[in-house]
Amino acid sequence: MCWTVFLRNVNCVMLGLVFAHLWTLSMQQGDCDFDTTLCGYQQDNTDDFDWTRQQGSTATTNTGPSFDHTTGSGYYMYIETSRQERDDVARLISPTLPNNIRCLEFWYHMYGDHTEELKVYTKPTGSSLPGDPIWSKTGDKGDVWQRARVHLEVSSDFKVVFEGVRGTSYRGDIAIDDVSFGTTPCGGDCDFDENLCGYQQDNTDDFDWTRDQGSTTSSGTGPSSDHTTGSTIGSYMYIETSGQQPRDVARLISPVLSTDSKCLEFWYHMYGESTEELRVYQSSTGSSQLGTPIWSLTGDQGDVWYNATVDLAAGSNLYLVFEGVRGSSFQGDIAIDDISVRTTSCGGSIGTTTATAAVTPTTVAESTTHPATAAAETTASLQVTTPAPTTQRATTEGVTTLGGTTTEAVPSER
Ligand SMILES: [Ca+2]
Ligand SMILES: [Ca+2]
Ligand SMILES: [Ca+2]
Ligand SMILES: [Ca+2]
Repeated sequence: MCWTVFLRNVNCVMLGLVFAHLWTLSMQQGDCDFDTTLCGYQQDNTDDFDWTRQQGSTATTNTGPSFDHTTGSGYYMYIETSRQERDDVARLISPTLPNNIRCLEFWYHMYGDHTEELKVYTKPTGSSLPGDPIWSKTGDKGDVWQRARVHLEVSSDFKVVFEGVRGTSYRGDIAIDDVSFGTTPCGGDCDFDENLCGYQQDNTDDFDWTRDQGSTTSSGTGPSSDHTTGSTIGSYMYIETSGQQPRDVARLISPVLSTDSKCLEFWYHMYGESTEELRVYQSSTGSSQLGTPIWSLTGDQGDVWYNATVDLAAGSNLYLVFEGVRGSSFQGDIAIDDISVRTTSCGGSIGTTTATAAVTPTTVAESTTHPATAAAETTASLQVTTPAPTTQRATTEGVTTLGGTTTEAVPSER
């Protein structure tokens, strides 16, 4: 074998160098698994403490990861909260990134009953912090690594800043691993809490979707909190049906999907006695010639957030289009939240709705409970292979299953 004699074999060494070079080319500046170095990431020295590079468990029980995300035996970065004060922050700053970056992906671990907050900022060259975070999560998410994908759109070169905030005790270690950047959009993931993640309003329809927090303006219709946080802090998108005509439609168009997209998951809220219809299309043209919906549902479903999963067709240059239809009165607000596009199949049949109602907050991110096998790919490109069999939804706490059945989505009748 080549490798067993490679030290004596110049050809093999040359081959190795070529492969190493190709590997380097496929890496984006800022990609890092933290297994060997910090990849040019730097500690901020204007904050309260530093991030720590760590292997295995953190020093404290009941908080922090027990292993890294990349291989299970590598390194990750985390904030050690044992020796800090409440609200102390530590910032980790990426190398400078070009302005054509459209997607940040990373894995985070927030475990401990006093876990505070992880925030991510972009810092355009020449500007100073703080702006508004482009992504944030608060509180204990359990002893699992979860994936985050964040849409980026910065007009100049920039750096990304990870900021960990210490909570009320030492049980608040927060870790990150396998950070990667891509020049193609994240492909439709959005919790709408910070921005629209590249989603755009259609301007060939009758009205627009609205980003909102808390309740909608009309009583007896619409959600009273978003799905991501279950509170008035997070945001969702909805169609405000007051002031519209019956059958008016509003469409929301996703960024272009990754070519390896296989499953769409989202949460919807359809409450109000004249709730009409929510339709989802997969389209290559944006809003024209939408064809047949890949998912649709009609009528009042009660004041509950429901989960839907839909298998996606393969193809390049495809978009998702969410279309809300206004019913006969103002009591027909329809909301969506926590859209997630996965590279593994849904595991169900096309166009079905999982009759699971979340009454408490859940998160959109995927999680793994043991080391990912897709380690190297995570840092090499945006097209991360998520290990499906080990993926768990972070929806185990406080979720009420309504009968445990699966309901067929109502087909579009028009
Ligand atoms: Ca690692
Ligand atoms: Ca620091
Ligand atoms: Ca519109
Ligand atoms: Ca949300």
